[in-house]
Amino acid sequence: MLDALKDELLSMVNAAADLPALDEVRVNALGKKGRITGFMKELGGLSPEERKERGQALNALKDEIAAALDARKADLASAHLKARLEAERVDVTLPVRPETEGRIHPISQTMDEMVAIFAEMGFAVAEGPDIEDDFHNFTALNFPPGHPARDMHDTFYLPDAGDKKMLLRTHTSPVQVRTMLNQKPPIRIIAPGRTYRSDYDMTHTPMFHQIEGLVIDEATNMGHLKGCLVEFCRAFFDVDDLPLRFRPSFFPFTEPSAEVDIGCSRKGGELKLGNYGDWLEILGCGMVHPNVLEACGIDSTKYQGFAFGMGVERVAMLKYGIPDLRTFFEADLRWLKHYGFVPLDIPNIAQGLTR
Ligand code: 2NM
Repeated sequence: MLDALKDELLSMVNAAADLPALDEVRVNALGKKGRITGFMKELGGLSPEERKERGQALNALKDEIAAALDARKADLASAHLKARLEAERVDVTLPVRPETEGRIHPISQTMDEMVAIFAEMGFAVAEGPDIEDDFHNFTALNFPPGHPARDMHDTFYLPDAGDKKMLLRTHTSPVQVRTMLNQKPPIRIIAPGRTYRSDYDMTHTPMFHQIEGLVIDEATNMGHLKGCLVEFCRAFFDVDDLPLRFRPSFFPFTEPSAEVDIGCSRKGGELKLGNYGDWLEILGCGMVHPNVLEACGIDSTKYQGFAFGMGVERVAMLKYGIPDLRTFFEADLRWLKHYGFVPLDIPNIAQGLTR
């Protein structure tokens, strides 16, 4: 008799088409008023020998049905998941839909373009924290103790918390410091990212973006620096004969230091880039100061290198004719629609940076 019940229950388990149906079968077999439970309740009326034999048989049946229920439940759950995955399938290799409304911010676009050019030259991208300490942001970069850049009026210091004075990095140079401390030369990196200075007027915002570069090897010299920056500026501004002028300057972290101007014309209130006799400052550079190399664990008698830095907003305004710096940070959708880039225009050297 129990064999017939077993066959019946097992076929019900296997016929259950979904989880609710299977649960009904479970209640019907093992629930408080279930068929097996019903037989269990009758055990009390049997003789001790009969009760032992019948009890063992019922327990075995109960275990077998419970195992069948579990197995069926797992099957149904995995079939359900499989059907869902099939129905909700997304092809991540499909290109972005051309009708997409979203736009890439000109800062992101400009940084991507710069990274594409330097990547082609063999530079790797390095990153570091926005919150820095005094050593990585100033001391290792040869800023003397009383330097004005360290002043509270120029640098955002975080509220005191413990032993180390923390600040928002004022340039991306601490990324170069960290790279030199953690890697052995030859080094060839660029560090794009956010920087912060306590300054707010027509031409300054408290947060802005920089891209800085660093090359270190045994015989790296100013000729390499010049070739690298000429190549970069001509590719970035897409002017083959763009003239560059290197003017002596001063930075604590480089010696000698220079500022770089590119050729332009300002006739009729319009700015044109090219060989027109006028000049426009666009970046700073120099040979890394031996004090910086030594502070970063690099033997300055064996290695030397060059570094450079430029403001992303400034060159983005120049290249794309954006007249007002503050509009970069206003999150105005009409502005973004006008100056933004469609996600399909991914900067790369082969296709030209912007079409
Ligand atoms: C600039 C101009 C000149 C510079 C120097 C370094 C380091 F870490 F290697 F010392 N990083 N960046 C540098 C040099 C930055 O920005 C106008």
